[in-house]
Amino acid sequence: MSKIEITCLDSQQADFETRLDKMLAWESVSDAGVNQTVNEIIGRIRAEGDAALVEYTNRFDRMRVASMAELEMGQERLQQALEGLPAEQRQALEKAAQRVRAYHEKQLAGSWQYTEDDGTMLGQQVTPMDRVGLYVPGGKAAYPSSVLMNALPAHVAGVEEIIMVVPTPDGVVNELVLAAAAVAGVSRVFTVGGAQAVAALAYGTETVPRVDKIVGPGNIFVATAKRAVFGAVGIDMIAGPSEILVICDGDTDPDWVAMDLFSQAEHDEDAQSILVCPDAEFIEQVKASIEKLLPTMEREEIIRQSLGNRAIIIKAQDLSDAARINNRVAPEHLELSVADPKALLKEIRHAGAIFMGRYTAEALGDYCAGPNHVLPTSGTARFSSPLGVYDFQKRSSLIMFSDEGASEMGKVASVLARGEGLTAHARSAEYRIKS
Ligand code: HSO
Ligand code: ZN
Repeated sequence: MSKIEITCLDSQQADFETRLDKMLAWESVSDAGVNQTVNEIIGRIRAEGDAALVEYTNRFDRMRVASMAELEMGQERLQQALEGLPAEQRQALEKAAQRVRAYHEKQLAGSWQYTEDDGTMLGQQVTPMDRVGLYVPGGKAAYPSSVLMNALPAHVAGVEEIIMVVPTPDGVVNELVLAAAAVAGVSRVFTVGGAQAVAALAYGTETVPRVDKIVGPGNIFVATAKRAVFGAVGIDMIAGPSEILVICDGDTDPDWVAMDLFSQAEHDEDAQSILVCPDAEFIEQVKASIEKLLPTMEREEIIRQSLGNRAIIIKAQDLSDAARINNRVAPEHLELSVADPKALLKEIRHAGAIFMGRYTAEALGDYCAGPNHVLPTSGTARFSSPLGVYDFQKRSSLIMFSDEGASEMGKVASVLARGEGLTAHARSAEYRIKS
């Protein structure tokens, strides 16, 4: 195999930032043809419900079912998948779930209230959504770990019904995905997918109950459908390709660093792996490790393409310079593979998840550390956060005036309402002013 060409930059180059920005650019494709197909599918599901859902499933997933009854899996089937797993897999799944649950329990936001001197009470009540939908892809990106990461926060938030949809093209079922659903407390599973499944969750059919929010990754049809139904239901963020940025001081085993870069690259050809390091000699060692280890990888071709297309190796001035570069990238995953990660953390402003120290491989976080692996991609860590319990909770404001409070604030409201020319508002407030 030919040597792999990875883009190498030096932060001292005059055109460094322009070149970096160019490498980071990733446009989510929006395709007019896909939009039209998706809108048609959504329209038919809304109008015809189950009949259209069955028809699309038979057509797109090459199934031959007569009704939705054949496309639902009960709790016994999920339990059976869990019990059918080799003991080692079942234990790992349960261990991961337990840690993810424990971490997310810390995120539970509580309601609060306070009372003013005149007896007026104000507060905020936090309640879970009633029902959420979880989309799970059927193909190569069907990760049982993602079932845990999406369903458990909803469960911890107190969501009563979690409806999972997962396509089974040609009738092929992923037992690990079903087992993960059992462990994560999924309530019902429908073996449907694509835009038709998103539409069914958003609007409901005779069989599929309408949900309040849809989460989970999917292909371009699923992403387009989620965008289209947004407003009728809530949606999570639309994820771009996965990214990792490793800051290394030059003292980690270069094989470890190379493999951490591979662990992102193996997700898909568009995934992005970035190494930032002040030590030029170490950079050469990592490159040698990459050449040495690549032929041993099962997904060699995907890694080769991902690294060739999008990887960047950056020679930084020092670790502070590396932190500055990180803040510009705002990566989904950041590894601080350095002697004193706590000191460097102070300079980090943007990253979806921060893996601190040489022992903390991102892969541990992908499966079983506890924090969520659904993270902001494509620089959106500048303004958004990991998927969490808060994504399944909402807040209501609470207001309870005492008669005295209503009288005092009635005067304020009346003045402002008359300023806005809203007489009914003003009089409604004035009725409550004590004479
Ligand atoms: N690194 C992926 C999550 C994942 N990795 C699932 C393995 N399985 C996106 O954060
Ligand atoms: Zn991963």
